[in-house]
Amino acid sequence: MPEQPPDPADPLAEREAAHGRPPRMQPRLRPRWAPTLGLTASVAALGIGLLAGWSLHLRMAQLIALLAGAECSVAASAPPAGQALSAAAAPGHDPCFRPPPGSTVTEPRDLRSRHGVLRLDLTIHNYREADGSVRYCYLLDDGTESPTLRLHPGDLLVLRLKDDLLDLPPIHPTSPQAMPMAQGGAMSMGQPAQLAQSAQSAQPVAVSLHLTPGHAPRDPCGGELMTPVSTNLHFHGLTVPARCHEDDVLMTSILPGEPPFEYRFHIPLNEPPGLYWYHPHIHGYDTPAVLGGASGALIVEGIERAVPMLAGLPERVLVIRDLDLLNPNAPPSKSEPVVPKLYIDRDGDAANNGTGFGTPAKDLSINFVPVPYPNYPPAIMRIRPGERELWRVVNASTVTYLNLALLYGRRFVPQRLGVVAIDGVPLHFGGSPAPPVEWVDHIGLPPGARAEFVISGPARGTPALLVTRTVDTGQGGENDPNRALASLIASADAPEPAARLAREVRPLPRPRLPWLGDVQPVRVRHLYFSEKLLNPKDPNSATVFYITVDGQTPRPFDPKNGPDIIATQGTVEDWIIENRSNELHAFHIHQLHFELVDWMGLPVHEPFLRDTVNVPYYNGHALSYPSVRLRMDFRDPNTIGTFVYHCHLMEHADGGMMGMIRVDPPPGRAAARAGDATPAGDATPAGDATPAGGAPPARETTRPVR
Ligand SMILES: [Cu+2]
Repeated sequence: MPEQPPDPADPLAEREAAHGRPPRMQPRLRPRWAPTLGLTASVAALGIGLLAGWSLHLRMAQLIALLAGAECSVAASAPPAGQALSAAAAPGHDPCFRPPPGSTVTEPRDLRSRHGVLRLDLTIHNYREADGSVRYCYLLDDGTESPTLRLHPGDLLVLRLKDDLLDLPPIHPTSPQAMPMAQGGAMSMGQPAQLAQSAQSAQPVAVSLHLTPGHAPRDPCGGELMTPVSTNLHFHGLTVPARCHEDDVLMTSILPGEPPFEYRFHIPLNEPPGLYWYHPHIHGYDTPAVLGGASGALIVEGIERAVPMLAGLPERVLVIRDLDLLNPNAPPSKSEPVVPKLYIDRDGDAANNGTGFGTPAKDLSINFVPVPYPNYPPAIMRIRPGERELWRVVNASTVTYLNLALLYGRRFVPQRLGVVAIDGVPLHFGGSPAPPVEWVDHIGLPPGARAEFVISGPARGTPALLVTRTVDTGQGGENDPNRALASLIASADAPEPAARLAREVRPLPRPRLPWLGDVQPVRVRHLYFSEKLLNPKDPNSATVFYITVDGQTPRPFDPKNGPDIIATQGTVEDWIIENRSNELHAFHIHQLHFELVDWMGLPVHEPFLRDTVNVPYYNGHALSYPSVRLRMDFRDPNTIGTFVYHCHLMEHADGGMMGMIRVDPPPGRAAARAGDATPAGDATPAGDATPAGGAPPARETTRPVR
């Protein structure tokens, strides 16, 4: 029996386990909207019963037993911060250092703006490891990996990105379109899956497609040559214009051998203070790069101005990534229950077995310390006893849902986590009626999402684990089992986190616009996620992924098709997004945040914003498809131009589950309003991000607001 059994009366647990069944509201226990903090991950952990609890207990006991050994074995394994420098500079050496399992978690290096400007040179590298996997990394010139970019609202970011990628197709095919350039790997949308056979035979080939002597340099803003070695950057969550050199992913493609490409934009003055992140966004080729480690955090400073109780707290940035299994053929740990036979989905990942155990689809790492299957040796985090800290966690996984919990003591009691921000936005921001802190005991995070929360360190000698509990991703989803991430070791001499929030708090200015939840939408649009076999008669054929505006014909994303949706800047719309597939999807849109209004048809009116939201899977039995209703905010002057929305499971987005929206200026108003929210001067010339020659917009299917 578990010493700390799941609480069957917990409305959060019940709601999250209920697919196809509306959530039961329990205002007696929490504010009506409160359970939604956890609903992003449709969590079955608490619903899988005694077996799971029993085995989770065994697993944790085993982990606790490991801790003493892990603590002393890691000190020698973490390299000095600059070690990657020489490796990066030496040809044939791996520039993308990874600590061994069980290492101490070190924080990414902070790069802070000075006098309103942050300048940096970043290079993206990749390297094939001995096991055939390919690591990717963002490096500063001194070898620092994936720095955290810290800027204040109004600051200017000047980031020069150099592409040093080699053509190293993944041996484990994680992207349907992933194939070596030598075999025609330049982007061809809607292509059938290219599988392991072609990938296995490829050789590393440095490419420099554009370097033809005597020819003018290629225009990196031209929307051409989206290839496995192309790169660009998406600044996930920022309300920065979708223009080349700013936050455009449709037209921007940088190639190896080209001069560094300059990103240059201001953090908008009204950008919510919180956690954002950067990663490449070359359609069709995102998965290998992000799975390989190409991601980093970006912080808009000043969260203590929105949540004054945070003033002076130490803060930790934790980037949780997924990676191909380090031990793919290992049997599950003996402490686990017997699980059904391993089933591999068409992406080559372990499919959800519904037990909460067994082989995961991917391993996880925490600040690059891997926590591999099957024994999940936890990474080590040193902390002062009882110290309150702000943890800023990004789920930078390609397909893995997280359901974070902090368990203390021999009874593994879930600790209270004080959530202050979701997806970079403080809960109590922009006129939101939310209280500034919501106390929960677990936090669901779909790929791409972030949570910022206050924790208190354990007492000295108290076993303490950061875990992710299993997430029920649906019959067609990945296996995301229960597992540890890190062990917290409390001692008075533990080093303090590198960063600390300001002690002096200047309150943020009042919002200029009404709270989004109080604005009447101008229309309602209906969209849906769906999947189809490439060859319906062949169950082993590749899956094609779609996100479709209701009434249009499902087709995998192709930027040449032009926008699927045209909206007007300054307006607010409601989008109802259904999931007609049997696995979870995570809806994400660039350039704006939204409010979750309805969940499975029932009003929840979350009084906070998101930019990524889980959409529950269809169980095959319910009378209607699961859905979310989102209030989309096109009011910001920067939310204009052509950009994308997509599932943030990158295998799905790469496989076609992406759509395009164009936001036009209001009728009678001149274009080029973007940038109004940024300080004048030092701006990059605007470019129209709309693909040239795009087809006319598809028919809009709108329905009146009820
Ligand atoms: Cu998806």
